Amino acid sequence: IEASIPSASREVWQKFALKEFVDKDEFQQEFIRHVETTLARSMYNCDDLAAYQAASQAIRDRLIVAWNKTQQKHTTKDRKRVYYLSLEFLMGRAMDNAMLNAGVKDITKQGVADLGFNIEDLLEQEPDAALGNGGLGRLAACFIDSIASTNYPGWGYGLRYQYGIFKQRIVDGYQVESPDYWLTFSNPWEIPRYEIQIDIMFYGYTRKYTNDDGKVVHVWEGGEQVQAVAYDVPVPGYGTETTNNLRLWASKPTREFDFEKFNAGDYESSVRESEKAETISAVLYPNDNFYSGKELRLKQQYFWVAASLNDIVRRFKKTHRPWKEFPDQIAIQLNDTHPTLAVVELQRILIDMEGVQWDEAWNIVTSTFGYTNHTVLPEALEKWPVPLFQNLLPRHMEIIYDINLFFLQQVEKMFPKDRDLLSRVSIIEESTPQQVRMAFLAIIGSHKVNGVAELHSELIKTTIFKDFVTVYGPDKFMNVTNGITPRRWLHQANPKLADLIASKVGSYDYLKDLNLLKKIEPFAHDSKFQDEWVAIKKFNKARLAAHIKQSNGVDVDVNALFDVQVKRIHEYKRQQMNIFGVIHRYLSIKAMTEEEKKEVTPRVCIFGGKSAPGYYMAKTIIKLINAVSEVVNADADVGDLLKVVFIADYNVSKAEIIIPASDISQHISTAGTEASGTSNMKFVLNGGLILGTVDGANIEITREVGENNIFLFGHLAESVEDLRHKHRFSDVPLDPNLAKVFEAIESGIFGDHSIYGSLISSVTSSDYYLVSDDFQSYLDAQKLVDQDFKNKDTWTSRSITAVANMGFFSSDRAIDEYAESIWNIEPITLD
Ligand code: 9GP
Repeated sequence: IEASIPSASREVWQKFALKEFVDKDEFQQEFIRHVETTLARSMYNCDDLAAYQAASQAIRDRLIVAWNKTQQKHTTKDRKRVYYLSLEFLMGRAMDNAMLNAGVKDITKQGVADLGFNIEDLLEQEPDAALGNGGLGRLAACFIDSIASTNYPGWGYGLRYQYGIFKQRIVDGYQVESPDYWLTFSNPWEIPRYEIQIDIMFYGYTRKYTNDDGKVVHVWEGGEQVQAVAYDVPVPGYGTETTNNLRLWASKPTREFDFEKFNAGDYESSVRESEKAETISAVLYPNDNFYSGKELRLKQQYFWVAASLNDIVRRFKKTHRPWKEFPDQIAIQLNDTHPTLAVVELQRILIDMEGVQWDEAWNIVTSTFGYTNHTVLPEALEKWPVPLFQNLLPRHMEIIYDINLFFLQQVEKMFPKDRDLLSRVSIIEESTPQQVRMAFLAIIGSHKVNGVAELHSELIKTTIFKDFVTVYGPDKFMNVTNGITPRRWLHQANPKLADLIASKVGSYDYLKDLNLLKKIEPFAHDSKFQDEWVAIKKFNKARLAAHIKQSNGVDVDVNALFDVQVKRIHEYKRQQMNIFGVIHRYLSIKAMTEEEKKEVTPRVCIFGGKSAPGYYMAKTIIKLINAVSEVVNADADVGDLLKVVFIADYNVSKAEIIIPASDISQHISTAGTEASGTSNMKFVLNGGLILGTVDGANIEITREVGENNIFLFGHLAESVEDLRHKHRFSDVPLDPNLAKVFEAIESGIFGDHSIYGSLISSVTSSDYYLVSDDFQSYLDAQKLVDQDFKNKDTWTSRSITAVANMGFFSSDRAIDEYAESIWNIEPITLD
């Protein structure tokens, strides 16, 4: 229901409309008001948690004022908007980011300090909003920050999971999962929109009839209905009033419970329905780069997509434009194949509910959508069994058959004799049971398909989507290299470095135009600047060392080389190669004389990351890392020359502490497997160098920072197929150093070796991830790192030069590229 204040009364309204606090006093006034009224507490019982809640409420109010202005402006300007559909938004904490972006950090810090609080302690109270698994979800979070910061009108649409990614503990060396109920103390950063409720249907059946005008009408009578309720999260841009929206949907029952059963005394089953409805958005699926065909997951996808499209279409209809103008007003980006059902849902809305003809509708649909592919890993590609799909979404299945039919007819016309091509590009895979290939549906339903780094975008054209290049030509496929927001990943994570850079750039403008980093390059060899640079790195290492001491009870030397690999644990990311390398290092040190030991560069090898709960091999890798860490850290022969640490429960907040402290970070996926990687960008931006394979965005990082400022190793993507073939069809000898590592594991020095049997045999048999093939080259690169780290001046100048050349990797640049070449949208400023 929309109701406006009559024009005559607006003056009163405007007189008292909430203003954004502008100074410390006004902040404090808001803070105290929230303590005393919102929280119903007083100065006698205001602890850190209450202070965090009050401060965040005050800041949130400020964001809401800006949010309202932005939305009004966007509505009056009536220009094209983008909607970014992502099943994951790995936001992390909001408060620090909101203070920075809204420009109220100093006011708030001073404001709470006067009242006896330390801002750092308050920030620690906030739970991470961990509504994502890894890179894909964090990318979405960076992108919405950039869309707001660059003043584009755009919303994110996602799910409001009650449980984010599980919490990880390490017990006896093993990963143990526990649920992440992050909403215990409610969430001050969201605005529940109970008035926005959308009915969503599942199951049921379809029928068709001919209406009075002789038109065939399709009807879907759903068997189950739930309600989607909107929760809005304001997304403030940096250094701009623009505050966009992230709308997250929660599922609710349509009726509270079954009254008949309730009245009949059957209390338990009366609430069962409502519990079932709430399950839909309850929990995030904890798989990264892995598809597991669970019906509930498909339900989540449809629930979210249907609610979002209903919302988008409702907004469009208010403008009373003809349907053909829909793509002039709206761009929708599919973040991976998870939202692909949106293609079918929009077609269904247009043809079944709005009476648009098929061809016109399909034209609207394909002009509206863009699809981003984030992986070539076959195990990650979504394919839904037709029987499951048909049962859950019968009308959508019919529409998919029609989309496929028309598409295949078009292909047949272009390539009349190629039956094989038809079956290769069909949306329906002819397996038992048949499967719906979601990536194919996404390609066919979109006007642009992009990969996320140059190599990856080339690979999709020559491997998994090759046939579609044949059908559509190459222009439909493009690259937009990923980026990261420098607001969180430089200023927030590493404020001292941000300040030092600002002192040379002349301002913080580089946080908006990251190419300005170039201005620090002339200081790469300036000894004063180098000293300051090194002191900041040391400060960040000490901060991490304190964290390690607290969480792992291990003392690490801040002068040692900090070598970090933090990311989801996955065989293709090759944490196993890293830990095998650590074992090799350990064995080498053990074999050294005291004289030889003096030449060793001391290292702290830091690991972190979650394994999908059902991923046996990844869990074995975690166990091995912890087993090695226990032995090495207790070995007096080795002392500070080598320490191994596994930091439990890696998440966005921990990344903000770990990343600024690294000297070297590892991005060592088998060439051709990591689509982009984004933590590689974060590490370099924070003055760490990379040890990496020629894969994903490592390649473009090398191009930007110069090959002297990165340690590359390993086989190239173009050799991978041949190497795998050799492993399959001949006896490839195991790398001799790796053989020694395996002997050590099998000797039992790291405990029961049978635990690692399958991990070892995965390398000795097929070695799909080419660990043995790359091992010598990896050790050589590590040796070079050891040597180069000794030369502190050169190392520091390389670090500075690398940072100076990271401008390209801002997510603002990525968003500008999407806006220009896929979405066709323009910025709107508030003044
Ligand atoms: O594995 C990719 C990662 O390389 C990339 O940086 C990220 C963002 O584009 O997406 C990841 N892909 C997935 O999580 C699943 O497609």
